Amino acid sequence: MASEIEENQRNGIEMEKVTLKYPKMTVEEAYDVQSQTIQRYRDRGDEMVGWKMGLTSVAKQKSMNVEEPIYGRLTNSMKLSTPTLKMENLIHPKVEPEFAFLINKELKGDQLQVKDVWEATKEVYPALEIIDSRYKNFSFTLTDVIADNASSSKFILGKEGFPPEYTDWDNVKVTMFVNGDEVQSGYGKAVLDHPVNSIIELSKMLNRTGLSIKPGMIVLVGAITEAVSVKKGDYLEVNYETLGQLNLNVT
Ligand code: 0L1
Ligand code: MG
Repeated sequence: MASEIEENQRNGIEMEKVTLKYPKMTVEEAYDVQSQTIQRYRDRGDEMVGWKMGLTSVAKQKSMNVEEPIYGRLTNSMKLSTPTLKMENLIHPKVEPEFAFLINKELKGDQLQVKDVWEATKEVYPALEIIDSRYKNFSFTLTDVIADNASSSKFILGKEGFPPEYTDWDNVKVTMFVNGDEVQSGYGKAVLDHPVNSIIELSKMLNRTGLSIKPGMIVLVGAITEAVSVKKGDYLEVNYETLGQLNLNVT
């Protein structure tokens, strides 16, 4: 299953839900498939650079009938170094404004406090995540989406990172424009009431299988607004108040 998913992710090929074939697949098994899929990225010379949290808004959790977020794995090949998103090898991408935490000290366990996270955070970047479910019509169950690496596809960080004390991250207003029209806006608190809570939650979830957030890793904490579908020719501007702006050309 991992080999097939890796190939579909690499080439942007739609697939049937894995739960059609394996209806009894558990969440733990789905994370195992995710891990084995990323091992295949590594076998091709790619490198894991971090984690992403998904389903971090109460609205999205309710829509999927779940009570906790999910996580996915980020690799070097998913990182955009220029603000250009090529539609080649993508299926039906959507863009989410997020914050990315750059961690410089290991975070491990299910008892982390807010201060532990801030002590281990070098900088916070405005970021965009491009999700692209490999399932038809973006339609899946919880285990399906976990096996498909939480819909991870690409991400881009702002040019400048900011120290934890720079601002109140829950009160930062983010506004997204597509081709000049405002399409979404939201506040940092959309992410589990405060973006820092997402890191605490990730550490707790990883700890179930003995994993941790290692120094040098990036964590995308979750969407600040609803995800916005994009198509070839679109131009996105995303404002993060005093943190600056991120742009994206879809080609
Ligand atoms: O990053 C996200 O919040 C997406 C998680 C997976 C669910 C989806 O693809 O909408
Ligand atoms: Mg996301």
